[in-house]
Amino acid sequence: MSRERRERARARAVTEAKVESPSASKFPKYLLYGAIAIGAFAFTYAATTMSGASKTKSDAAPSAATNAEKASPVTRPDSPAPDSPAPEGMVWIPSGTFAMGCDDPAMGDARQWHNVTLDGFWMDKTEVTNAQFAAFVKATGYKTSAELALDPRNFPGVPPDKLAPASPVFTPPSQPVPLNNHAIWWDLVPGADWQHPEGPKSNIVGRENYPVVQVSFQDAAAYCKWAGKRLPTEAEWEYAARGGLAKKEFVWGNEFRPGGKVMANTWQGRFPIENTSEDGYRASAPVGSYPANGFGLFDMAGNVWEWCSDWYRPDTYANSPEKNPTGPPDSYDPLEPGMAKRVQRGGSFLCTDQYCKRYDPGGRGKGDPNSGANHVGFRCVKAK
Ligand SMILES: [Ca+2]
Repeated sequence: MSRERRERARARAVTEAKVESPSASKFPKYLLYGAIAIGAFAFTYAATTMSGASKTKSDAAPSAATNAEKASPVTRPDSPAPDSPAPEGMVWIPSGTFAMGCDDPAMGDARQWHNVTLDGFWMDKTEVTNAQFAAFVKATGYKTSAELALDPRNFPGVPPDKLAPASPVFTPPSQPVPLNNHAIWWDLVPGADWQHPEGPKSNIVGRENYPVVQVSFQDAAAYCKWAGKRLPTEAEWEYAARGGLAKKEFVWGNEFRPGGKVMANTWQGRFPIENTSEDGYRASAPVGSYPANGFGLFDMAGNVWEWCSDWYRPDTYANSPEKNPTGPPDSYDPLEPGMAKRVQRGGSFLCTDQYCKRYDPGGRGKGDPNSGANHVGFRCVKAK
């Protein structure tokens, strides 16, 4: 997306913020939240509201039950890996047909089981790391969305300090809070970017093998293009995450901790005030810290959310073609009408069944393409 379109998207969000803002005196802070943060985190709020607040076309479609019954319970990988050597750090995902969707009543936008048939593709075994992203920046001089100030021409009357580069950072409260307002545990932090994921006093020294975060959809797509790859479609991502298993609750099976073994980087403790780090990490973990799935892919559940190439709509599955779907032509989120969003998948270290259980392979997330956060990253795919 061009800089101009990015500014237009932010300006549109500002207009919505004006309408919704309860207090003119709070406008500047609300402006930035509306433009950046809420778009990035509405998916977590959606986890608690989707079943009631957004009855989607896919929920209501009379053909849903029929499609669910028809959806194949079996994944059928049927193509061998190409003869050419695997690109470094990638694994071959064989072509096949799988059942895409989920049964969770809290995930109304993902509940219509339907068959999807995909060509084979290469996929990064891990989320893109800080070291890999640093090589891209060194080679190209690329500046990420979080490092760019807003254009004051698009925000007349807004103080310059409110236009400074900034990005959202998870900032947990000290006291229990209601779980219906994600803004309570997110702060828009000036100076937060991929090299300073938690703000200007943080850095990534010693975190070279951690997933890069604070990258927008545009940043992720730019990296993939530079690397001769692309972002996965949502269908490719889910098919790969399922690892050859059919209709399982988790990417490794139906038991969250088989034999007591921790399988993914998620949240333990009372969200968002208590983080017990029972899985070994308070926040993100080095890529590949937990077992790979059936296709040899790491962190397809948890650690950091991953951008996909599709626009987000809650009714995507009701209109999706069976063969190699690439998503709808436009975006619509009933929770934030007017803000175009791209799909994110896999959940993050903040996900918990108390609030956002979207580390399930069928779970869908979404975010403002112009914004990152310190729990959003990506990985790339490549055709044969
Ligand atoms: Ca992940």
